[in-house]
Amino acid sequence: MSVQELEKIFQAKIDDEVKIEPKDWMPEKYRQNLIRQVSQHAHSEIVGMLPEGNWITRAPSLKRKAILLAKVQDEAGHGLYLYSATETLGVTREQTINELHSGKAKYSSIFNYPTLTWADIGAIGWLVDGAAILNQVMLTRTSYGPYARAMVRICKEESFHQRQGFEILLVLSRGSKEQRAMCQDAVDRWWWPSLMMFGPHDSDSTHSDQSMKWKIKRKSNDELRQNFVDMIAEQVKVLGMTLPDPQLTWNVKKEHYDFGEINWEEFWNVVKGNGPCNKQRLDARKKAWQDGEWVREAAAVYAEKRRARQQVAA
Ligand code: FAQ
Repeated sequence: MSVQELEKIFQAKIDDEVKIEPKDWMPEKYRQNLIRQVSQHAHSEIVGMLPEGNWITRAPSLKRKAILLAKVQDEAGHGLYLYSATETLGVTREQTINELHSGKAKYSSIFNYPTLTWADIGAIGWLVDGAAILNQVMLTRTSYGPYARAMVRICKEESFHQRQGFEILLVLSRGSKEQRAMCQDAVDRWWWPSLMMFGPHDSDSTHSDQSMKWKIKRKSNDELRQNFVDMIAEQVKVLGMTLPDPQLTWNVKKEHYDFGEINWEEFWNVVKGNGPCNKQRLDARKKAWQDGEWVREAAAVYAEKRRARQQVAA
């Protein structure tokens, strides 16, 4: 079959909402675009464990510690599903991880900000997981089968994460004057970086057009960001807190909230590696990879021994 014929079959599947599976023919650019997005998503989950991991030993009670441990472990699981999904596209996990460590692959800008107080753990759950869910619910319908299926499970866990974050902030918002101030300070610091998670404006997004045509993405960066603002602007009222944006107002005509402009200079600066914690995050990942070398070696030797034993028994 010619490439044109294969492309026609591929596009017909996309149009008919039939998932593309690993062994199906796919255009090389589709494969490369997915490797990029899914691996960066995997890296985000893994690097995303670091800001919260910072608070496991300092959680204010045993119950809070157990909940946070479970959440951080969930993020590790998400990273592993997503690395596996990336492998189905024909790259090894080592290649993918090397790209993170060399600085070639990106991960979400949000994880380059520090977690200064316990309220930050609440703000991450509510705002960061909240933004992640909106984006990931759309991805449960993405055109590549393994990615879509990984997203279904991830979204279930993310909604627990978001609720636990909101509940942390709700307790603080009903606490002492100091606790309320800590809550407001965390909301103030995490609000704008959370809006940046959705990526550049549609007009500046390099991949959106093609990704929408291939149904990798179903909603644009600006569309999802607007959904997020509309949701959070209402939820913040329950906390009795405010969002740090004087331009945030309900637009009756549009039936959406208007909001101020994001500081795109800050966003690109963080994406390029110059955010407050970029170096710290990458150093931590590289160290974890080096420290884990003996575990990977032992697991490989054990797997080989098992395989040899099974061969003898067969
Ligand atoms: N940070 O053309 P677009 C989570 C890059 S998971 C850094 O619009 P696209 C769970 C982009 O890669 C959070 N870089 O790109 C959790 C591209 O550069 P490239 C992660 C960004 O792919 C919670 C360039 O800018 N979620 O939080 C960012 O069409 C709590 C141009 O951008 C996902 O990864 C950014 N924010 O749209 C874990 C979801 N935005 O690659 C722990 C899957 C854009 O050409 C604790 N990903 N860039 O070098 C997506 O949906 C998309 O990739 C977007 C970006 C929407 C993020």
